[in-house]
Amino acid sequence: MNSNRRFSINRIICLVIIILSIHSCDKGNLPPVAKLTIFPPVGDTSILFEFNAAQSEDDRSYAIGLVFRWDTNGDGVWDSGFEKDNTSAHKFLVPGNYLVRMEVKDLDGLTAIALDTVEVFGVNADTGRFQDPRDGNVYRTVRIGGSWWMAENLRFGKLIPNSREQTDNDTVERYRFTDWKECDTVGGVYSWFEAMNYNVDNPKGICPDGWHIPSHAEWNKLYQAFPMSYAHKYFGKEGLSGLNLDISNSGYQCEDLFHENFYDGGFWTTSYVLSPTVYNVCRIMFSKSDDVYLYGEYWENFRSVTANRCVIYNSLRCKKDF
Ligand SMILES: [Ca+2]
Ligand SMILES: [Ca+2]
Ligand SMILES: [Ca+2]
Repeated sequence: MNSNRRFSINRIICLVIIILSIHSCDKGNLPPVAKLTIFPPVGDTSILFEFNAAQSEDDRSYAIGLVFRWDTNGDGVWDSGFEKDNTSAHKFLVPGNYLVRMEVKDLDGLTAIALDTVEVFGVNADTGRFQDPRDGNVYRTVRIGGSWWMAENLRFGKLIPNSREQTDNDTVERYRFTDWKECDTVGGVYSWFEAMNYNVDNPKGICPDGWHIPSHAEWNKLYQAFPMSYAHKYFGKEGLSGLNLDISNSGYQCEDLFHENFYDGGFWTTSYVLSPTVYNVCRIMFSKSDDVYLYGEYWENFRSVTANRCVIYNSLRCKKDF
C-alpha cells in the first residue's frame, strides 16, 4: 500500500467520523423541559401573581438560548411572541380559577408547554350571624370551604379577675385582657380545661349547642391552601375571608400573675396527646404583625387540671357542627 492510498483512506475515515458525529448531535437534540412556578398559587383581586419559568431546562448547554411565551390571563391566547424574559406577572380583576400556560422554545425550534392554575378570591360574601341563646351574644359568622366559623372570639362565661383561677366549678369563667378593658369585642381567654368544659373528649367544650371547638385537623384544612405570606391578608383583620383571626389573644398565669402576650395570638384546638398523665395540647398561634402571620401549631404540656403552676390562656373560635 503506497503512502498516497493510505492518506486517502485516512481522509475518508476522518470524514465519516465527522459526518457521524454531526448526525448524532442533530439526532440527540431533545425538546426543552418546561417548568412553571406561580406565586402565590391563591390570592385575591389585589394580588400581582408572579410567574417564573427560570427552572426550565434544555439538554444542550445553551439553555441560555431558551425563549418563552405566556398566556397568563387564562384566555387561551398567547399574550406575546417568544421572548428572552423567563418571568411574567398578572393581576386578575375577577375572582375565579385560571389556567396559566407557558411555552419554552430551544435554539433548534423544539418546544414544550407547562400548565398551572391560580385561584383568585374576592371578598367573601358568605356571611351570617348567630345569636347564642345562653346569653344573647350575637356573633358574625363566615362560611369558608363549606364550613361555618364564628368570625369573632367566644365571649361566653362569667368575667372574673385575672388574679383568680378558672376552676372546675360548674361555672364557665373567662378573662379579659387589660389592654382591651374598654371593649368586650375581642372575647374571653380561657384555660384549655375551662374551654373544654372539663370534658377533654367532647369537642363541644363551652361552645353553644350545634357548635364545637375545631380540631388541629380542621384548622389545618382551613389554611393549608394559603402560602404564609398571603394568609395574613386573607384571614387577618378586615381580610377578605371575614374571619378576622388577628383578634386573638394568648397569655399565661404563674403564681397569680397574669402575663399577656401582645405580639402573638392563640386559639385552642381539641387535639391533645396524653402521655401518660401529661396533656400535650395543640394550639394555633398567630403573629399580630403583618409580615408573618401563621406560626402554626404549638403543643403545650399540662400535667393535670390543677397540678401545673403556670396555666396558658387562649382565645376560642367555634365552628358549626354541620
Ligand atoms: Ca434542546
Ligand atoms: Ca392570553
Ligand atoms: Ca369554671
